[in-house]
Amino acid sequence: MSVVGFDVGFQNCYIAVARSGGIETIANEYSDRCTPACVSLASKNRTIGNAAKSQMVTNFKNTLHGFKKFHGRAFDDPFVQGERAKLPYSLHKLANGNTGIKVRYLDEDKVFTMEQVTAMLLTKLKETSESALKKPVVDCVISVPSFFTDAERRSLMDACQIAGLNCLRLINDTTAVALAYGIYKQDLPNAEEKPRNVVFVDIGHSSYQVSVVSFNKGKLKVLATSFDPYLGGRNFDEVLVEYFCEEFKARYKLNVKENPRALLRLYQECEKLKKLMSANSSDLPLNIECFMNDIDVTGKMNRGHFEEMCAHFLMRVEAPLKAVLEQSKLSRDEVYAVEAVGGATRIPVIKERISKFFGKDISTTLNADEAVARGCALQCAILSPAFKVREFSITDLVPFPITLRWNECEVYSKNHAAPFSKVITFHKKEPFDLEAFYSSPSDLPYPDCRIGRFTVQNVVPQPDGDSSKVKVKVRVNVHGIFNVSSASLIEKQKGESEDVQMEMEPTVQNDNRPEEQDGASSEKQEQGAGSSKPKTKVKSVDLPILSSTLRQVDREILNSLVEEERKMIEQDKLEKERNDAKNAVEEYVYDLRDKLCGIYEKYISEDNNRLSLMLEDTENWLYEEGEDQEKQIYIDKLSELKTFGEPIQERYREHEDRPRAFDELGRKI
Ligand code: ATP
Ligand code: K
Ligand code: MG
Repeated sequence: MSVVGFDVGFQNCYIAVARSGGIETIANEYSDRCTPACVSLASKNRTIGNAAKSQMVTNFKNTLHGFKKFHGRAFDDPFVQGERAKLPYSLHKLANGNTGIKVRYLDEDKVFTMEQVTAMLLTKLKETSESALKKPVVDCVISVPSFFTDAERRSLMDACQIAGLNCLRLINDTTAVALAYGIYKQDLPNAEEKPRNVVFVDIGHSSYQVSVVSFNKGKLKVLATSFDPYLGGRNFDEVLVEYFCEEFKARYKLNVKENPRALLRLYQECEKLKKLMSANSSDLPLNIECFMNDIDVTGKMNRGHFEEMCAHFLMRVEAPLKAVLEQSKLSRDEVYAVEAVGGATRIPVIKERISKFFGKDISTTLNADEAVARGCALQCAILSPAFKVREFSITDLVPFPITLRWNECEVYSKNHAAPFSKVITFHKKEPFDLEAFYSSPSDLPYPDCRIGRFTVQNVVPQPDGDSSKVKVKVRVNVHGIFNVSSASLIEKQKGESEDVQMEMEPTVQNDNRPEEQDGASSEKQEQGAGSSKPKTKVKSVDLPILSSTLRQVDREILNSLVEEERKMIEQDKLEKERNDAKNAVEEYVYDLRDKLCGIYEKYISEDNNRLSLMLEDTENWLYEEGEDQEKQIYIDKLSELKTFGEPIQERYREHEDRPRAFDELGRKI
């Protein structure tokens, strides 16, 4: 069984695995530990990660990036529409109102769901980890922003299923970081001692998250979390892009925004410039050759000017920091350390603001790029029976309060511990609906506060016509997903009717016993949970629950998407084999030609010219009709060449080996 953690970022993905030596971050086939969250579709295959990123400018209409936040979102969502206006590729409204993406793939117009696009990325991460571990990867832990809602998390879980991954836990980014921080700390306070409170800040490309976490030996508890889902490194790139667009308009009369290729290049150059400014406060140049209409452009920027232009974004750094202190009721003095991760925390002024707010230096115990992935792998190791790792218990929280629409009772208050189950008792004569929703819409990163509708089926009155007692278990599971996980009808036993309390109002009880399997829990015998009375013998009948959640992908469709991904993987594999076969011909031609003028020269018995001509013909063929042929054609071509090349090679080898054979013979004698 594999132990793998994936940090699937808006821009950058990292993979950590557990091996005998411990947790390590692994590199992909480009020896890069960062895999860009980028997918490029083409007429014969898909490319994902680094190879896709290099297609971003040339194949801009079909190269997808920056899509993480379209999960579980309506196409009409204002954020989606705002992004749509700026993206070089096309978003598409799906039949169910969800956001999809429209591209050219295999020479056809094709619409992919968000789940599919992320599944493609996950397929790549899966393959990378499989080639590092040299075994199949199925079980994994994946990080999500703490502000991801139910719909977003469910959508990501569907993406996992499409990619053939079994996600053991969707873990919040900052919680993963907290685990990576805490698990190796030898000096954490004992259980009965005052906990150590640490603030974790993660500012990535698209968003900003903060958590305050309390640590004792062997456990961590997230006390509060806050975020600005729309503040990240990309906002700072955009400031630079806007500035240079204006400048190039004035100086070169160029309208950059009308040219997607130029605009993408400008984004890339501005991002580089931004990173350089983190290390350098003097004037820095920006040069792009053949930018637009064959014009080379130049510009310059320095840190001071940059910070001035970013003032409106920098102002937003403080609010989430303040919020976590308020929510956790901690004073600044009670904060033991502030740990920062995520690429954008490298911007000096951001670091300064955070450090000034807490009145202490930011610690950098953790690797800013890899801590999230490492935390994910650690969580996977803890959950995996195949791996021995120090036990470390994690209590996360529900960032948005959740209410059930039956009497508008809040079942999960803000910052309620999670995962967590509750049992609600109803008295009903017929099937009924429970509607779950986020009750504080203004906190949500998007305007739809629905979670889903859950119908408790097969409810019937008691034989005497009375209402039946129905126990419904609701749960926020390890993924941070809300569910009505089970329901049962308690049958009154003859002569014991007085034991069954007939409350008319539903009651809510906590029930956080560990569950074997999230979402699939079933309790055959309910025994008046929480009641102090002697055990009442009751018979309970499990009730089926029909659920329909916001933006849910139809289960049948999901299965067909699993199949579709499998086919695309196969297609990519075939295309790779075809390319490899073609490359083999090309390599053979070059290799043989070199050797014919070199080491093979003495061994050519036939007309040398004929062979040279043949090699030249093949080379030309590779650029013309041979450019795009079936794999078998290349294989045949190679065999044909080898019928000429191999006899020469054979004669060469024989001759080479002969003296050595004599030598050995000589020594023996
Ligand atoms: P998110 O967490 O929002 O999903 P992500 O995880 O992909 O995004 P990170 O990899 O943490 O994001 O950070 C990427 C961002 O950090 C980019 O905007 C990048 O330009 C920025 N960044 C990286 N290094 C530096 C640096 N030295 N100075 C300034 N910014 C940097
Ligand atoms: K990342
Ligand atoms: Mg991140």
